[in-house]
Amino acid sequence: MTGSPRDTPGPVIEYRRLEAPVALPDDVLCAVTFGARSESVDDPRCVRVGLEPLAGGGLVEVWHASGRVHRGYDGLVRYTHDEHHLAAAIEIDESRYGGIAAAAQVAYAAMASFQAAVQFPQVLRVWNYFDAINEGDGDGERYRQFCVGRTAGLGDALAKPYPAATAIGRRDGDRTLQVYWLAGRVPGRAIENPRQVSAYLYPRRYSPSPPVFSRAMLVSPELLMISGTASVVGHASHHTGDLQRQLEETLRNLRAVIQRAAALAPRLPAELSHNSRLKVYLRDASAVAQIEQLLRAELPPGVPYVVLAADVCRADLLVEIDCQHGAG
Ligand code: 3EB
Repeated sequence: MTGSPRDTPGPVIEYRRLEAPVALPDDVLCAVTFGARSESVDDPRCVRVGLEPLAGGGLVEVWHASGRVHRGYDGLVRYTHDEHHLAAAIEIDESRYGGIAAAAQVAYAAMASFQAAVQFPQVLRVWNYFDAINEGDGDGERYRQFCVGRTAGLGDALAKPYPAATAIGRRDGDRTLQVYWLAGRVPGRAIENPRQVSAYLYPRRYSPSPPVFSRAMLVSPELLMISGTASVVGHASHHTGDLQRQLEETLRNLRAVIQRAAALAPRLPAELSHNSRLKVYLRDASAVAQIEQLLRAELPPGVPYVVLAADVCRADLLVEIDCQHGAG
């Protein structure tokens, strides 16, 4: 059988310290740096996320390609690809489009039309970063307006399996919507969390358009890309105001998703391990020592992580974690 995630390799993802001036090795499909002052890399394969690293500063998330890497631009989209996967990014100024909803609509419409035209039609994993995610009241909250624009922009392209996703707020006053993603030639396998209501089935109270993402995506038999995961059980936020219990609940959710995926993909480690790469989004930067102490207590030794100062999309959540969980 060809064209199933079963026989699709990579990409391999690692956290790596790259020496300045940074020159990316030839085999890199995409490199994600963190922080406004992170080494700016003049390379279309590089994505700079403007969240300040509170721990793990200087680490770069490197997505390794298999084989030759090609690069290009198409309208709002810049992209790279190897034989199996495509990495792409859109960064647009909200003020050009009249706000976050319209900007999200433009970005996702551009993603959809680009993806329909390339040989990597399956969007597997998406990251969304923008300023002041919790600003605005009720349905006017910028996160909810982002959800409305995302759904509208995808239009007819909205189809399962939904990609795994992260949607996180910066606090830099820079009204640039940044969307970057991984796509493949063949669908991955979407994994939901038995402890949580699927986000796309959330009740109306959370957003006029439900967030369209899967809890995780099995991209290959050896790589699970887990969405931003927080202290949500069922559809409700739990442990309001309690960072320790929110972190514990978040880790229970990550483990539940990993276990479900590992039951389907025997080569995937069944536990968080040195082959997991965490991004820990922390609302209160002054809690970094506490969060690192909790991570040391809760995780096996040697799990690579970065802690980033960030706003989570529900105002009552203090921490969120996303994770690339792989074999080897
Ligand atoms: C949650 O569990 C937390 O809107 O793309 C996590 C990951 C969350 C992705 C998104 C939102 C998104 O509902 C919020």
